[in-house]
Amino acid sequence: MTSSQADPSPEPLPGYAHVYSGKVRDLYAPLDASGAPRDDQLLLVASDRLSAFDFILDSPIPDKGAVLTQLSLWWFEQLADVVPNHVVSTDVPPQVAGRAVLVRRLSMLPVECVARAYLTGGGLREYVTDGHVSGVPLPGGLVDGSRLPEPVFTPSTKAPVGEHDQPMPYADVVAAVGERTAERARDLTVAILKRGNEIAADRGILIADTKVEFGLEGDSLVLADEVLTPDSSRFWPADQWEPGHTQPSFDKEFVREWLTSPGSGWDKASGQAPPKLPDDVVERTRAKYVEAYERLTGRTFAP
Ligand code: Q0N
Repeated sequence: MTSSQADPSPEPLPGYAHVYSGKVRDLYAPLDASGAPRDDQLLLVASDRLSAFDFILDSPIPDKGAVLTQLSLWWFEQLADVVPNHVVSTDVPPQVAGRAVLVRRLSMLPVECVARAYLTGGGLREYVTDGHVSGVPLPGGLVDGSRLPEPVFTPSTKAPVGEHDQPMPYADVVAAVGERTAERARDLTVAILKRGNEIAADRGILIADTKVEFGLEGDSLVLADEVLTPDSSRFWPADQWEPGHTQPSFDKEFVREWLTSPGSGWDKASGQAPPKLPDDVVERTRAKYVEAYERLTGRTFAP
């Protein structure tokens, strides 16, 4: 599928060259004294854009980029004994202060490293069809939202913006990166989700699954991108967890509810872009991102 939306036009940042834009984040290369892009660092900038039903919505969520950047930085610290990360500095241009990080430029693995602690989405569909998820046999009787006996590594291919990631057999990961790196990426991905859930459990949030990206520095794996945010992971409110049906999303509940309500006048199946969100839906969604940050970190979010 090709995206029906125009590419987001990234903001110009003096001293940086735009390199790439994803759905919600933009990458820049710092320019050196001669005006040439440095090849050893990148600036990773999180926007306030929100995706829902595979569309980037027209309504930004104020502070979303800053909340998710601060949450990622907090998780990198919590995970420092599990895996090294790409962060160099948070000393960034004033236009993107709080929502950008200067990082080491790594040689990225061509794999989306996904681990699942609870069964839903694509993992559930695979389980229902053949009783396995990514080659790992699972017990019978699991339903949407069931907790898995152990987190399972379910890698996927990196699809271009506008396309969906495809499940990637573990053998293909081995073929792409070698056995040692594949095993290490698998074990680290599972360890990150386990540690994440140990911490989040006390704070009323379940992390159903997560996607991380690794890069290589020499032959060591380094955690890149963002980690354990609502954009990279399914966060569920623990007090509402009830296997047997689709769980409410911690962050996007109000957006999905409104977009699929008659009041929005939008039909998900129409292929049309969704309408702008009402102010109260924007404000309540912003409050959910702040709530996730504050519950997990125990800190107050200061914009
Ligand atoms: C990198 N992506 C995919 C933007 C981020 N430290 C790094 N070194 C080299 N390359 C990358 C990183 C990082 N992080 C990561 N592309 C390049 C992640 N994208 C997804 C879309 O938004």
